[in-house]
Amino acid sequence: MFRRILIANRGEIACRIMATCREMGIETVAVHSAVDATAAHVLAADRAILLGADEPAASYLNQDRIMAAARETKAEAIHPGYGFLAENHVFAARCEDEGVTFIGPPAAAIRDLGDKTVARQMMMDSGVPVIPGLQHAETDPRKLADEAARIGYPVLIKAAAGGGGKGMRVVASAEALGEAAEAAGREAAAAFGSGAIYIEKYLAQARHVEFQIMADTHGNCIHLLERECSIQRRHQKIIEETPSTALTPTLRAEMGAAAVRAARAAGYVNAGTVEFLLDPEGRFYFLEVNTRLQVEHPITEMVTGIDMVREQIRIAAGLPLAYAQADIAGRGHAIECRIYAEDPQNDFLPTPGPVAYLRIPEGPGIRVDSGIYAGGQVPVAYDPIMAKLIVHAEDREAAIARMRRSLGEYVIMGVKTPIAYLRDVLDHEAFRAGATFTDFIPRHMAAWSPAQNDAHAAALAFIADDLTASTGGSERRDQASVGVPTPWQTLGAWRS
Ligand code: MV4
Repeated sequence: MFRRILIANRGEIACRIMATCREMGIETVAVHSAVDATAAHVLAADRAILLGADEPAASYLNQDRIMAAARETKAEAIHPGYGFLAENHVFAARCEDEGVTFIGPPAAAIRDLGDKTVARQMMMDSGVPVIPGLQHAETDPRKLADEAARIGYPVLIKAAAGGGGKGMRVVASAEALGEAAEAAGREAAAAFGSGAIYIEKYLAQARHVEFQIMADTHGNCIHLLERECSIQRRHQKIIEETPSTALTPTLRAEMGAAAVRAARAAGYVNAGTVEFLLDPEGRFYFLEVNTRLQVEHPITEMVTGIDMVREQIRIAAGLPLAYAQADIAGRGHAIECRIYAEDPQNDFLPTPGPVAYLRIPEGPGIRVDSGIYAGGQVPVAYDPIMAKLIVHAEDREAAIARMRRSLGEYVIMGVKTPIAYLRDVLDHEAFRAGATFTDFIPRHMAAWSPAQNDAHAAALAFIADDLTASTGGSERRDQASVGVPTPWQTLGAWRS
């Protein structure tokens, strides 16, 4: 087993990985940028190496500096977390070449599954259903029109070099196809450097349902059930849950088997996620494979009782899976809400800044994976995810109630958060009814504004007043003069 692992990431995921390392008696090495010198993941590590300046290219994306840090600290393995270099097959190959174990899939699997056309062909060869449409990019308007007529309208135009839904365009009729294709091509060229586009059958009222894969180096490959991730804002997941309200045991077994076939076809090892679209008739179609540990992995851990990071490390050390498929059973229901430093009343723009006050919800079935602390800060330079609030309860209704209560007790002052917005999503009748489709946010939350008599705000004001009163009041209020915003400033105008 490894004696020392370097975590090539920051924030909540770096802290989360270090927690499992410590439980396994494995020393941890943090790497950080200048602004992160006192960040939570640095304070949590046994050793810390400065990579360079704040911008990711000089720090968390700087392969030379990260490999140098691994050599300097004699780390035998690197865990990439998610984002940054987690799906960079060149970095994975470099780790393999330099004798440092990459805790993730083989570089070849990352490379192949990162190419849409290669991945799609791999799925078709493995009998995994793919969305009807073109196998390759097409610019000839006549061929596009013929293909669209073959698969039937509405069709979806996608950027071949794109991802994450950027540049997608729904076309409802043949008359609109030509102009939409030209516009999509221009957008794709501007956004991704390539105007190549392709079309697929548009699956309206679809759900995003993904299956967790875990595969070892001894030929064992299992799935750890599904996650329902349709609640997305601009293609960013904000609430995830398991189990999905749309799956029957039969459909779950079929989709799980397809996910395992997909992983085996790609020669997959370690943790990965196979994404599907599920239509209202229960037909599912392959979307893509994420060759990394996902942000939302904790809900799978809560219902299966499995520590996925522990399994990742064991697999990377050459050990066989600790579980067989027959051992995998979900118990209860889990929901995750992502807590970003962003302002839902200002188009969810990031709100980096100092964390002036923090109160974490507690109690049965509550987990908070956090990368912040009171007195610390949310820097400008990185994705503004601060923490994830995860709850587990015996069924979906109880889990919703637990999440709602926990969000109500989660207090973060100094930055804006989407806590009130998330609570309203959970309160929405469509969410409670399990009608969670990919159009949920634009359909149900487009006109959202916070409740006027927000009791939450009143509670915050009370806490703030208590804080300022208990510490002599004046200097706390005076803190405003040194740039730490008081709640009176961060809560906005007092509303009657
Ligand atoms: C689709 C689709 C419906 N039909 N493709 C979104 C980004 C990437 N993961 C693929 N995505 C989708 N592809 C076809 N043919 C629906 C989605 C989709 C989605 C689309 C719009 C808004 C939110 C979405 C959330 C998940 C999936």
